Amino acid sequence: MSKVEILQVGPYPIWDDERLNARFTMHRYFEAEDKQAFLKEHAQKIRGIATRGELGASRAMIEALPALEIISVYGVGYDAVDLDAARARNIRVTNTPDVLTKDVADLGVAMMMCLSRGMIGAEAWVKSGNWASKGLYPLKHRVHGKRAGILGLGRIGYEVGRRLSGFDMDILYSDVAAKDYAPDWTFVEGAEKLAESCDFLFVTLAASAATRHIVGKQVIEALGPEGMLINISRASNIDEDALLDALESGKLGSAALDVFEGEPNLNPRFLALDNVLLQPHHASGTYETRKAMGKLVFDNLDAHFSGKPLPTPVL
Ligand code: 8YV
Repeated sequence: MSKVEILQVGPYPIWDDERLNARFTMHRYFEAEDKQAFLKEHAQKIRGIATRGELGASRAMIEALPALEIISVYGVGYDAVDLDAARARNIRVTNTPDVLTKDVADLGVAMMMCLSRGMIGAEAWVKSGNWASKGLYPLKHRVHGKRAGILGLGRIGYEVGRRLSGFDMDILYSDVAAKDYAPDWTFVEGAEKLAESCDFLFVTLAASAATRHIVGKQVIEALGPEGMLINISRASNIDEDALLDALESGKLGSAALDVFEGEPNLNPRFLALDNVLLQPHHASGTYETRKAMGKLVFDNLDAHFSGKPLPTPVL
């Protein structure tokens, strides 16, 4: 029996390639020089897409594949998949929730600590010989006893809050409504009020058209010259131009960011700043989590083409 044909939008680690290649015929879109011609050549036979959170599947891609039945996303965020185009043709969509929650929260908290205590600069201070020649490293800011705001108290936001409680921080959060699973944390209505009320603002919202630029100029300025913004969600949740303006002018103290508009090609204005910590979208990037994500990508495709219920459906 011939294998089911799948379009692979981006690269996966070798262990995922091996498992997928054993079960399916994988068409490696990301390696094709002429992507249009590649799609056209295989379009009639492709029944599934295996993609990554940040790459998704556009309307044009979905519409170019008449036999498409399922899109399996390696990532919890599926904002880059055109859900309307998928829904219109009853195409199933799956993601990889839960398995990455704690790693993403860990990186967010580590970014806060790292930037607040100036650890990157401190290492450079040691390596450059400044410690010996110039003396003590400049003082930085503590985190304990400060107020942390969490914008979006879903799975990841909740784990961020749990970790921050361990650092003796006061936890505030905002979401569409107060959450009964967070009775000890303070609910604040609206992003601007939350930003005004905290020292560190974590953005942990699932991105959608409705949350685009939810952190705009006013929210950023409400966080203020002493405030720190930490983004481990999607770049689209923040107005990046307003963020850069505020970081350059000092209206915002600092920002720790794992996600960027147009990543991996960052706005060069970021590179000139010394009040930022820039990370290459790797909050879920541990062996343990990425292996679990890859397995879920496979399991969803395998279940669909075996006529079984999908483990983690979105649509
Ligand atoms: C991944 C992600 O970095 O889960 C998500 O939504 O963006 C990340 O976990 C990405 O999908 C890996 O390619």
